[in-house]
Amino acid sequence: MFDLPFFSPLSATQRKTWNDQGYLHLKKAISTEEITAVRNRVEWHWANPSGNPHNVDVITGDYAGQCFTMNDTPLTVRGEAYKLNNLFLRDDTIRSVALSRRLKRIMGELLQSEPMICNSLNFERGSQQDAHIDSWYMPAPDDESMVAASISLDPVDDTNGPIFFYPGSHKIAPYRFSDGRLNVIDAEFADCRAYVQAQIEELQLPLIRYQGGPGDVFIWHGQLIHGGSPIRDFSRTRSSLVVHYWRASDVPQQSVVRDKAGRAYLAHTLRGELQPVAA
Ligand SMILES: O=C(O)CCC(=O)C(=O)O
Repeated sequence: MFDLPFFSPLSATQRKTWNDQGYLHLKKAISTEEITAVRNRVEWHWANPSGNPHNVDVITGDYAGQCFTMNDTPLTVRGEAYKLNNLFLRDDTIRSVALSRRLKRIMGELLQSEPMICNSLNFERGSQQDAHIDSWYMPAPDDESMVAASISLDPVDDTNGPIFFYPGSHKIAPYRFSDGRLNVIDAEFADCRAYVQAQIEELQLPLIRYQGGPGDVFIWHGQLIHGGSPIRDFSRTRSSLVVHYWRASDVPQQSVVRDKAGRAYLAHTLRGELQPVAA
């Protein structure tokens, strides 16, 4: 049973920013200990690749565009931009940071229901990903009830590939593919992109590059257009934990797990690469 907090964890200004602009920037929302704990988990996975089934998507370098299991990931990938997928399913530390008391209250307020982790990504560098909308890839069961967070472990500025975003773009009417849904149909993607670009121009939405410190959390609406800026100084890391949240009440209850601390998460991963856990 999840009770929405009686007192909002957000100020009136934060609620207005969220409603009008589709994002929030929480300063120092996680502690130095939590930053270290997440870093240690990533170190552990690199140090223990044997039989490790987590997927690593390589973004730059000789293996760019390839996906490996941790077990098979060439060691040089660590010096590139990459995404380590879905540690949340088996890792209590990742969940304890992604759904800390404060973040759980805030995600609960934004979703107006109990938040559930449906995906997590660990990065050591910026993704440099094109402008996109998360519901193209992992639409919530009811289409729109998704929020995402990038929990910064490093300082973020213009040179280490910050997230960029278009404030207010979450209000653009979603593009529906020919099956009526929000997930990408490849053959129709060019039309979708043209629609989104035309909307940005018509509404004259500015492009903002995020800047923040370690421990800051950038939260965005599942329909906000965003992406990763080019990395201008590749010697700098931009380690982060990105988490996508759905509402626990939106999925069949046999697919929701709650850990001992009552944190809800999907019992399987959306790409199905890990053995599901018992709900
Ligand atoms: O951290 C980044 O560079 C982008 C992350 C992102 O866009 C996402 O996970 O949807």
